[in-house]
Amino acid sequence: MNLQDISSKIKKYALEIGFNDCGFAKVEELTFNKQKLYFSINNGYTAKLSFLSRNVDKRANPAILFKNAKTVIIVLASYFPQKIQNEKKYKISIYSYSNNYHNIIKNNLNKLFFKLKEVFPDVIGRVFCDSSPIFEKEWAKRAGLGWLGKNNLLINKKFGSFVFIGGILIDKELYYDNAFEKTCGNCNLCIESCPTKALSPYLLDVNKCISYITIENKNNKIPESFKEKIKNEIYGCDICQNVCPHNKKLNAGAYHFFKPNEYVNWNEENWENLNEEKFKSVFKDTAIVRIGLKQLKRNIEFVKKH
Ligand code: B12
Repeated sequence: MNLQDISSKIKKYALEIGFNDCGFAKVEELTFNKQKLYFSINNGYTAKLSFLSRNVDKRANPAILFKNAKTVIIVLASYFPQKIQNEKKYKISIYSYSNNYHNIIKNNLNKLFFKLKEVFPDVIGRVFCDSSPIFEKEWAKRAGLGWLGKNNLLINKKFGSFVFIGGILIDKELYYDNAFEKTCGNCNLCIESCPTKALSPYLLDVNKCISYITIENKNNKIPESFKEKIKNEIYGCDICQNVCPHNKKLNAGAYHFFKPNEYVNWNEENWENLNEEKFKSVFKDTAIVRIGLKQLKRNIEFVKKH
């Protein structure tokens, strides 16, 4: 089998496992992204996400993270569900409708890695999804899977931006895809729709992002300056995705790995009456558990008050 055939076979495996798309990029240093990350850090746009300031060299070069890395395999998993919450007083971001995506994606990437051994018996690799210092969106773009939108997210032509990104660094060369070259053109809907004005083209001021404020901003009160701006978002936010024209005609049937949990249909009372015991039992396998009941209640109180 030549490299092109091997590469097609790996893509086929990825789709069979249930990923929606898969592509390959050659490992190299991402100097532009590194500069941009420093720009964000130096201007305070990364807020208190201190992990972004650690390992900058590693983040910019997978060969420092994983010595033998030659190829970045990237997969996408659509998480756009059949039904989204719309009239709810309390909204949670769509990515948290089902169980923790990190585990689900990593388990499926491990399956893909196992299949890789059929074509490369001695392959060495490292699976990642979200938590490794890797510029995942940039690699997805380089692997031909989409472009970086003004909403600061990877947009796939078929599956929009409601896709998770995961991948495997491997010590083998593959037949590489061409980087996806497209831009959002004159469209600024996401920038205009963000209630806290967190976005400017290709730059997110994390301090103002509702996702950061409700999830990552721990122990702190939500600043009163966000009064009337955060309307009903109690965990994360999807406004910059909901307005994107590329997310308007998505195929909910593409949703393979994720099953929305019951709490998606909860009413105000359900959320307001949560106690520790119930919180732990309902959210134990989800991303929401990470913020704890106290912070969730803080978010609910803020939305209720304003
Ligand atoms: C930290 C983080 C966050 C933080 C901070 C976001 C941020 N901007 O850094 C917070 C908590 C706010 C967050 C929120 C969300 N996140 Co997040 N997050 C990450 C994480 C862990 C790192 C991102 C990162 O590298 N930040 C560093 C900053 C400097 O990079 P950046 O903002 O992306 O900026 C780059 C571009 O702007 C580019 N650039 C700069 N100038 C220019 C100019 C042009 C023309 C171009 C093209 C590019 C460009 O260079 C920069 C450096 O690479 C990634 C996973 C990963 N390891 O990559 C997930 C990730 C980006 N998040 C994800 C998701 C789903 C979300 C949310 C939608 C969740 C939600 N609903 O609440 C929101 C969306 C907010 C938004 N609009 O960006 C997904 C995105 C999938 C996709 N389709 O793109 C990822 C990839 C996780 C995953 N594995 O699926 N996130």
